[in-house]
Amino acid sequence: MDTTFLDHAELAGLKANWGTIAADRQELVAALVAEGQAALFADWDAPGTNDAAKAAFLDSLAKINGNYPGGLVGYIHNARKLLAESKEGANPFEGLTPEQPEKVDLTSFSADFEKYEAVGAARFDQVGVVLVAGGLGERLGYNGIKLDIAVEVLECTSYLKHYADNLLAMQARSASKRPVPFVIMVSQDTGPKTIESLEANHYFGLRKEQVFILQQELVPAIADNDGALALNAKYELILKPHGHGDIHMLLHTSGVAAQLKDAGIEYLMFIQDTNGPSFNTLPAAVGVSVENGYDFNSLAIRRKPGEAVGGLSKLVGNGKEFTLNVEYNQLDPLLRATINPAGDVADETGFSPFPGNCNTLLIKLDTYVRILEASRGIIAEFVNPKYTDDTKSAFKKPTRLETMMQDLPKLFGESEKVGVTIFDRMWSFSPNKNNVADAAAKIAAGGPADASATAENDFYAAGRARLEVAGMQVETAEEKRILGVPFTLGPKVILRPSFAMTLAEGRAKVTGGAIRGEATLILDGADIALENVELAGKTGLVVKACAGAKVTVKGRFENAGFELVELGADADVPEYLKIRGYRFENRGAAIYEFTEPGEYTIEA
Ligand code: UGB
Repeated sequence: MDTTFLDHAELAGLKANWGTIAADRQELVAALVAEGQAALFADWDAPGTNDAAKAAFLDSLAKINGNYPGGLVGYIHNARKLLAESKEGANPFEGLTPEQPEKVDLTSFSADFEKYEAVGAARFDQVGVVLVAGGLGERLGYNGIKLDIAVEVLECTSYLKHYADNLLAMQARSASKRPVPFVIMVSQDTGPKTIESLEANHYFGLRKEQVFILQQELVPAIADNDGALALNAKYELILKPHGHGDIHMLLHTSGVAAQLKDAGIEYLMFIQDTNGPSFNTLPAAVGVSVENGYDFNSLAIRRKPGEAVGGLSKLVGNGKEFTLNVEYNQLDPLLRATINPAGDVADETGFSPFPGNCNTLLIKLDTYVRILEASRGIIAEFVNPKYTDDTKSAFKKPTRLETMMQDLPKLFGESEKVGVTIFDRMWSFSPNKNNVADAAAKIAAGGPADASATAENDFYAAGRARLEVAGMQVETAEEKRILGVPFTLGPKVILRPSFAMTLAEGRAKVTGGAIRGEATLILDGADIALENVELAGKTGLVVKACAGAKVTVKGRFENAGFELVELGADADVPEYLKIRGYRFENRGAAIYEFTEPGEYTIEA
């Protein structure tokens, strides 16, 4: 190795330490200096001073070098290229005009909806689920991992348990009973607590082998347009998150995507950490992908102009066309520059003409593995530096490269087919991202709150919708504002995935009956049937039946049920309650639990 670079005055300290550095580390240092990164190693202390810090620094460089396809040198090259484009003000959508993407509208429970559900439900054992959960709930004001938050507080089911329950329900319904693969992307911030939660709860009934934990790593921050890596202090890089697009790199480098393909999995459904309704859409979305030959199916909602979800559009120009998510901060300028000088505004329907990206993605696995192999999983990185002035020669603070998982179609060619499936918002997209104060402000501004209370509200609304489709009469109670966020007082309906994963299943298990007002109904078990069950007032009915327990429920129930108790903004309560502002108290709900197989009848 040529070590003449060590003769630079600023590297005299490094030179003095050189003999103590392992050969592979020496090579990496030399490669970085050759890339103009000598400042990383300037003014090192003499051997014997801060040796542990030097070793830790070299270890961290080696680790990042190993994690990133193409290593640190590749990262620096990518950064320089993207920074140069950013400085030039290159418009990523230059020459492209947004048009409507290919869409399947499943916003109502039509015959088509059920046709697609049937197709998807027959393929539960060909689907794997990928959960990106590396983000912290900073906007939410929750200190633990978001997967541990309760999606509802009647029974306090965590998001992680709710997702696991859906996987168990999928595999219970499949002919092969094959465990549904569950890939969870974590980060240094979320990894230990995610594993702790899985282990403390015995993987929520899943097999440990069906759960694949992939950890995303931070990437180095970049100090200038030349791609100089930024130091926090001597011997310490500044590291930052690389974004949810890391999931593609990890599924590639870990070999998990290829392994699942070889095991016969045909589709991967990508979901976010706190979007409870994701699995409501899974059967129909799979059906849509199968029937329409979609390699990439973006699940979407009718988007309110200005809301923080990307807009899905077909971008046409330069002899090409491709369907992509245009991220929420880029949509308005793109529309202004092309088809609408007013920008991101509603059309005559009251919604943005471009469907809103739920970031629930259904990707065909063989196409995916092919794209990963060609790209090494590096999907459409971008950089977004905040410049000090118009010369764009310096940054306010170090930046970094980022990726977003929904950008995969940027690597598609003419043979890959992208479609958009639009669902009702309550049924498909109700993430839990904002704290109560921000949620109230969003509501006041006319937007969706995407908060704990609205997520729980939609959870019950989806339950009500299933009952209505099944032929039960549903009368909704009034809506109340709790700390400025709307919450419908009832009926609160939880139909666990064990009970129903499709509309047809619900219909087969519910006959007649009515549910009204602030009543509560919770059903958990595959063989529960309701026959003309009536619940009104605040009546609560909970029925849980183990596998093999066949339970028929009949008649009109009356009891004091569950009562909503408002907590106020300053209540001294655990965070999962603080972020919603209420809890429920059981004042005498009827609760039946069957833990032995057999035939049972409950008559009110
Ligand atoms: N996530 C990771 O796993 N790792 C990371 O490094 C970062 C995030 P955010 P964002 O659904 O409302 C997305 O931060 O990025 C996980 C879409 O881009 O909540 O602002 C994280 O744990 C946008 O188009 O969302 O916006 C979480 O599970 C729109 O659809 C997920 O990634 C928006 O989501 C999303 O992270 C939305």
